[in-house]
Amino acid sequence: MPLQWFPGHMTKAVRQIKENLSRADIVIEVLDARIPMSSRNPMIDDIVGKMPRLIVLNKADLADPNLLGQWEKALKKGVESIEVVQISAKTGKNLPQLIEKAKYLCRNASWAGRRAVRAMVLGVPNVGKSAIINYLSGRKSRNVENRPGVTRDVSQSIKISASLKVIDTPGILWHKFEDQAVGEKLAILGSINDEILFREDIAIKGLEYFYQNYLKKLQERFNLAPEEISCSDMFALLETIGRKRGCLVPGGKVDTERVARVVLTEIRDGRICRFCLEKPSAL
Ligand SMILES: Nc1nc2c(ncn2[C@@H]2O[C@H](COP(=O)(O)OP(=O)(O)OP(=O)(O)O)[C@@H](O)[C@H]2O)c(=O)[nH]1
Ligand SMILES: [Mg+2]
Repeated sequence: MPLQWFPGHMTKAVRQIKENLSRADIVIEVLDARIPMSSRNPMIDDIVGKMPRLIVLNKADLADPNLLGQWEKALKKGVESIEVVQISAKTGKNLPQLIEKAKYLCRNASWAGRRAVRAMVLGVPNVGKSAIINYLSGRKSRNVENRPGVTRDVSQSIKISASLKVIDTPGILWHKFEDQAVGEKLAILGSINDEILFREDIAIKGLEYFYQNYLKKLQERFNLAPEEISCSDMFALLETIGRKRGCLVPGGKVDTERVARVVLTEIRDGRICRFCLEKPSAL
Protein backbone atom coordinates (compact mmCIF):
# COMPACT_ATOMS: atom_id res chain seq x y z
CA MET A 1 0.00 0.00 0.00
CA PRO A 2 1.52 3.38 -0.94
CA LEU A 3 2.49 5.62 1.96
CA GLN A 4 0.65 8.88 2.29
CA TRP A 5 -0.10 11.24 5.15
CA PHE A 6 -1.81 14.56 4.66
CA PRO A 7 -4.14 15.12 7.62
CA GLY A 8 -6.59 18.00 7.83
CA HIS A 9 -4.34 20.17 9.94
CA MET A 10 -1.80 20.26 7.10
CA THR A 11 -4.37 21.65 4.65
CA LYS A 12 -5.03 24.43 7.15
CA ALA A 13 -1.29 24.89 7.71
CA VAL A 14 -0.57 25.36 3.99
CA ARG A 15 -3.29 28.01 3.82
CA GLN A 16 -1.94 29.81 6.91
CA ILE A 17 1.63 29.68 5.56
CA LYS A 18 0.55 31.27 2.26
CA GLU A 19 -1.46 33.94 4.08
CA ASN A 20 1.45 34.85 6.34
CA LEU A 21 4.33 34.66 3.88
CA SER A 22 4.24 38.41 3.25
CA ARG A 23 5.25 38.88 6.93
CA ALA A 24 8.66 37.38 6.05
CA ASP A 25 11.70 38.55 4.08
CA ILE A 26 13.28 35.10 3.77
CA VAL A 27 12.39 31.47 4.26
CA ILE A 28 14.41 29.15 6.46
CA GLU A 29 13.84 25.68 4.99
CA VAL A 30 14.72 23.05 7.58
CA LEU A 31 15.84 19.64 6.29
CA ASP A 32 16.83 16.52 8.18
CA ALA A 33 20.58 16.25 7.53
CA ARG A 34 20.19 12.47 7.32
CA ILE A 35 17.80 12.72 4.35
CA PRO A 36 18.43 16.13 2.76
CA MET A 37 16.79 15.11 -0.50
CA SER A 38 13.77 13.23 0.79
CA SER A 39 12.97 15.88 3.41
CA ARG A 40 12.75 18.61 0.72
CA ASN A 41 9.08 19.29 0.22
CA PRO A 42 8.42 20.23 -3.44
CA MET A 43 5.36 22.23 -2.32
CA ILE A 44 7.69 24.65 -0.56
CA ASP A 45 9.26 25.64 -3.90
CA ASP A 46 5.82 26.50 -5.23
CA ILE A 47 4.82 28.38 -2.09
CA VAL A 48 7.94 30.53 -1.69
CA GLY A 49 8.92 31.03 -5.34
CA LYS A 50 12.05 33.15 -5.67
CA MET A 51 12.21 34.45 -2.08
CA PRO A 52 15.72 34.28 -0.58
CA ARG A 53 16.13 30.96 1.15
CA LEU A 54 18.35 29.63 3.90
CA ILE A 55 18.52 25.85 3.77
CA VAL A 56 19.27 24.42 7.20
CA LEU A 57 20.55 20.87 7.56
CA ASN A 58 19.39 20.17 11.09
CA LYS A 59 20.25 17.18 13.31
CA ALA A 60 23.84 17.37 12.06
CA ASP A 61 24.84 15.70 15.34
CA LEU A 62 23.06 12.55 14.08
CA ALA A 63 24.20 12.69 10.43
CA ASP A 64 27.20 11.04 8.78
CA PRO A 65 30.05 13.56 9.19
CA ASN A 66 31.63 12.34 5.93
CA LEU A 67 28.59 13.38 3.93
CA LEU A 68 27.47 16.61 5.61
CA GLY A 69 29.93 18.89 3.80
CA GLN A 70 29.12 17.28 0.46
CA TRP A 71 25.43 17.86 1.04
CA GLU A 72 26.06 21.49 1.91
CA LYS A 73 27.87 22.06 -1.40
CA ALA A 74 25.33 20.11 -3.45
CA LEU A 75 22.40 22.12 -2.09
CA LYS A 76 24.09 25.49 -2.58
CA LYS A 77 25.03 24.73 -6.20
CA GLY A 78 26.12 28.32 -6.85
CA VAL A 79 22.62 29.78 -6.48
CA GLU A 80 22.90 33.31 -5.17
CA SER A 81 19.52 33.45 -3.44
CA ILE A 82 20.28 30.27 -1.47
CA GLU A 83 22.58 29.83 1.53
CA VAL A 84 23.11 26.53 3.31
CA VAL A 85 24.21 25.77 6.87
CA GLN A 86 24.49 22.52 8.85
CA ILE A 87 23.35 22.89 12.44
CA SER A 88 22.21 21.00 15.49
CA ALA A 89 19.39 22.24 17.70
CA LYS A 90 20.61 19.76 20.27
CA THR A 91 24.25 20.81 20.57
CA GLY A 92 23.86 24.37 19.27
CA LYS A 93 26.34 23.74 16.45
CA ASN A 94 26.56 26.63 13.94
CA LEU A 95 23.54 28.52 15.26
CA PRO A 96 25.42 31.86 15.15
CA GLN A 97 26.22 31.09 11.49
CA LEU A 98 22.53 30.57 10.85
CA ILE A 99 21.84 34.13 12.03
CA GLU A 100 24.77 35.50 9.98
CA LYS A 101 23.62 33.75 6.83
CA ALA A 102 20.06 35.01 7.29
CA LYS A 103 21.45 38.56 7.47
CA TYR A 104 23.72 37.95 4.49
CA LEU A 105 20.77 36.96 2.32
CA CYS A 106 19.23 40.39 2.99
CA ARG A 107 22.42 42.43 2.72
CA ASN A 108 21.19 44.36 -0.34
CA ALA A 109 17.72 45.18 0.96
CA SER A 110 16.93 48.88 1.39
CA TRP A 111 16.30 48.31 5.13
CA ALA A 112 19.38 46.12 5.71
CA GLY A 113 21.00 46.88 9.07
CA ARG A 114 18.09 49.09 10.18
CA ARG A 115 15.63 46.43 11.23
CA ALA A 116 15.61 42.70 11.96
CA VAL A 117 15.42 40.14 9.18
CA ARG A 118 12.06 38.39 9.34
CA ALA A 119 12.21 34.68 8.53
CA MET A 120 9.51 32.06 8.16
CA VAL A 121 10.69 28.58 9.19
CA LEU A 122 9.31 25.82 6.97
CA GLY A 123 9.87 22.08 6.62
CA VAL A 124 8.39 18.61 6.84
CA PRO A 125 7.18 17.39 10.27
CA ASN A 126 9.62 16.48 13.05
CA VAL A 127 12.79 17.96 11.48
CA GLY A 128 13.32 20.26 14.45
CA LYS A 129 11.82 23.60 13.38
CA SER A 130 10.47 24.41 16.83
CA ALA A 131 13.59 23.04 18.57
CA ILE A 132 15.80 25.40 16.53
CA ILE A 133 13.61 28.37 17.42
CA ASN A 134 13.61 27.39 21.10
CA TYR A 135 17.38 27.08 21.16
CA LEU A 136 17.89 30.40 19.39
CA SER A 137 15.42 32.27 21.55
CA GLY A 138 16.43 30.61 24.81
CA ARG A 139 12.93 29.30 25.42
CA LYS A 140 12.38 26.03 27.22
CA SER A 141 11.56 23.04 25.05
CA ARG A 142 8.01 24.20 24.55
CA ASN A 143 6.12 22.76 21.60
CA VAL A 144 8.82 20.17 20.83
CA GLU A 145 8.23 16.42 20.82
CA ASN A 146 9.68 13.46 19.02
CA ARG A 147 6.66 12.82 16.83
CA PRO A 148 5.32 14.54 13.71
CA GLY A 149 2.51 17.09 13.81
CA VAL A 150 3.28 18.77 17.14
CA THR A 151 3.10 22.41 16.02
CA ARG A 152 -0.44 23.08 14.83
CA ASP A 153 -0.49 26.79 13.96
CA VAL A 154 1.65 29.44 12.34
CA SER A 155 3.15 31.37 15.26
CA GLN A 156 3.46 35.01 16.10
CA SER A 157 6.78 36.60 15.29
CA ILE A 158 9.44 35.41 17.79
CA LYS A 159 12.40 37.66 18.52
CA ILE A 160 15.76 35.91 18.32
CA SER A 161 18.05 38.94 18.42
CA ALA A 162 18.16 42.54 17.25
CA SER A 163 18.89 41.19 13.77
CA LEU A 164 16.49 38.24 13.46
CA LYS A 165 12.83 37.47 14.06
CA VAL A 166 11.26 34.15 13.12
CA ILE A 167 7.84 32.61 12.57
CA ASP A 168 7.31 28.93 13.43
CA THR A 169 5.01 26.82 11.27
CA PRO A 170 3.47 23.35 11.37
CA GLY A 171 5.36 20.67 9.42
CA ILE A 172 3.84 20.01 6.01
CA LEU A 173 4.09 17.07 3.63
CA TRP A 174 2.80 16.80 0.09
CA HIS A 175 -0.07 14.80 -1.32
CA LYS A 176 1.72 12.01 -3.12
CA PHE A 177 5.26 10.67 -2.95
CA GLU A 178 6.25 10.09 -6.58
CA ASP A 179 9.08 7.91 -5.36
CA GLN A 180 8.10 5.32 -2.78
CA ALA A 181 11.62 5.42 -1.29
CA VAL A 182 11.08 9.08 -0.30
CA GLY A 183 8.04 8.18 1.78
CA GLU A 184 9.87 5.25 3.32
CA LYS A 185 12.82 7.39 4.41
CA LEU A 186 10.49 10.02 5.89
CA ALA A 187 8.75 7.21 7.76
CA ILE A 188 12.01 5.66 9.00
CA LEU A 189 13.03 8.99 10.51
CA GLY A 190 9.67 9.82 12.04
CA SER A 191 8.22 12.50 9.77
CA ILE A 192 5.14 10.41 9.07
CA ASN A 193 2.73 9.44 11.82
CA ASP A 194 3.77 5.98 13.05
CA GLU A 195 0.16 5.04 13.70
CA ILE A 196 -0.60 4.78 9.97
CA LEU A 197 2.48 2.69 9.20
CA PHE A 198 3.19 -0.99 9.00
CA ARG A 199 6.07 -0.66 11.41
CA GLU A 200 7.65 -3.98 10.48
CA ASP A 201 7.92 -2.91 6.82
CA ILE A 202 9.49 0.43 7.72
CA ALA A 203 11.91 -1.13 10.22
CA ILE A 204 12.94 -3.68 7.57
CA LYS A 205 13.61 -0.86 5.09
CA GLY A 206 15.71 0.83 7.74
CA LEU A 207 17.67 -2.34 8.40
CA GLU A 208 18.27 -2.70 4.67
CA TYR A 209 19.95 0.73 4.50
CA PHE A 210 22.20 -0.11 7.43
CA TYR A 211 22.95 -3.54 6.00
CA GLN A 212 24.08 -1.93 2.74
CA ASN A 213 25.91 1.10 4.14
CA TYR A 214 26.83 0.64 7.80
CA LEU A 215 27.06 -3.13 8.19
CA LYS A 216 29.75 -3.19 10.85
CA LYS A 217 27.92 -0.70 13.09
CA LEU A 218 24.70 -2.67 12.69
CA GLN A 219 26.49 -5.87 13.75
CA GLU A 220 28.04 -4.14 16.74
CA ARG A 221 24.84 -2.51 17.96
CA PHE A 222 22.75 -5.67 17.87
CA ASN A 223 25.58 -8.05 18.71
CA LEU A 224 25.17 -10.01 15.50
CA ALA A 225 27.60 -12.75 14.54
CA PRO A 226 28.57 -12.72 10.84
CA GLU A 227 26.49 -15.83 10.12
CA GLU A 228 23.44 -14.19 11.67
CA ILE A 229 23.58 -11.37 9.17
CA SER A 230 25.08 -13.04 6.14
CA CYS A 231 21.82 -13.47 4.32
CA SER A 232 19.93 -10.54 2.88
CA ASP A 233 16.59 -11.65 4.34
CA MET A 234 15.76 -8.59 6.39
CA PHE A 235 12.67 -10.08 7.98
CA ALA A 236 14.85 -12.89 9.36
CA LEU A 237 17.24 -10.23 10.63
CA LEU A 238 14.38 -8.42 12.36
CA GLU A 239 13.43 -11.71 14.05
CA THR A 240 17.01 -12.37 15.11
CA ILE A 241 17.22 -8.92 16.68
CA GLY A 242 13.86 -9.57 18.35
CA ARG A 243 15.17 -12.75 19.98
CA LYS A 244 18.33 -11.01 21.14
CA ARG A 245 16.35 -8.17 22.66
CA GLY A 246 13.79 -10.47 24.26
CA CYS A 247 10.87 -9.17 22.19
CA LEU A 248 8.88 -12.38 22.40
CA VAL A 249 5.23 -13.35 22.75
CA PRO A 250 4.17 -16.21 25.06
CA GLY A 251 5.21 -19.42 23.31
CA GLY A 252 8.54 -17.96 22.31
CA LYS A 253 7.72 -16.44 18.92
CA VAL A 254 9.15 -13.03 18.11
CA ASP A 255 6.89 -10.02 18.65
CA THR A 256 7.78 -8.38 15.34
CA GLU A 257 5.73 -5.23 16.02
CA ARG A 258 7.63 -4.68 19.27
CA VAL A 259 11.08 -5.27 17.80
CA ALA A 260 10.18 -3.01 14.86
CA ARG A 261 9.53 -0.21 17.39
CA VAL A 262 12.88 -0.94 19.03
CA VAL A 263 14.76 -0.86 15.72
CA LEU A 264 13.07 2.38 14.61
CA THR A 265 13.83 4.08 17.93
CA GLU A 266 17.47 3.00 17.78
CA ILE A 267 17.82 4.27 14.22
CA ARG A 268 16.06 7.59 14.92
CA ASP A 269 18.04 8.29 18.07
CA GLY A 270 21.34 7.56 16.37
CA ARG A 271 22.21 4.64 18.60
CA ILE A 272 23.57 2.49 15.75
CA CYS A 273 25.82 5.24 14.38
CA ARG A 274 25.70 8.65 12.72
CA PHE A 275 24.30 8.09 9.23
CA CYS A 276 22.73 9.50 6.09
CA LEU A 277 20.19 7.46 4.17
CA GLU A 278 21.12 9.20 0.93
CA LYS A 279 24.22 10.54 -0.77
CA PRO A 280 24.51 13.84 -2.64
CA SER A 281 25.41 12.16 -5.93
CA ALA A 282 21.77 11.14 -6.07
CA LEU A 283 20.68 14.81 -6.57
N1 LIG B 1 19.59 14.93 18.11
C1 LIG B 1 18.86 15.97 17.70
N2 LIG B 1 17.54 16.02 17.93
C2 LIG B 1 16.85 17.10 17.51
C3 LIG B 1 17.47 18.18 16.84
N3 LIG B 1 16.51 19.09 16.53
C4 LIG B 1 15.36 18.60 17.01
N4 LIG B 1 15.54 17.41 17.59
C5 LIG B 1 14.49 16.54 18.17
O1 LIG B 1 13.59 16.22 17.11
C6 LIG B 1 12.24 16.09 17.58
C7 LIG B 1 11.32 16.99 16.79
O2 LIG B 1 11.59 18.35 17.07
P1 LIG B 1 10.51 19.50 16.82
O3 LIG B 1 11.17 20.80 17.06
O4 LIG B 1 9.26 19.22 17.58
O5 LIG B 1 10.24 19.31 15.26
P2 LIG B 1 9.27 20.20 14.33
O6 LIG B 1 9.94 20.29 13.00
O7 LIG B 1 8.91 21.46 14.99
O8 LIG B 1 8.02 19.21 14.22
P3 LIG B 1 6.45 19.59 13.87
O9 LIG B 1 6.04 20.70 14.74
O10 LIG B 1 5.76 18.31 14.16
O11 LIG B 1 6.44 19.91 12.41
C8 LIG B 1 12.33 16.44 19.08
O12 LIG B 1 12.42 15.23 19.80
C9 LIG B 1 13.61 17.25 19.20
O13 LIG B 1 14.18 17.17 20.48
C10 LIG B 1 18.88 18.09 16.60
O14 LIG B 1 19.53 18.96 16.00
N5 LIG B 1 19.53 16.97 17.06
MG1 LIG C 1 7.13 22.22 15.59
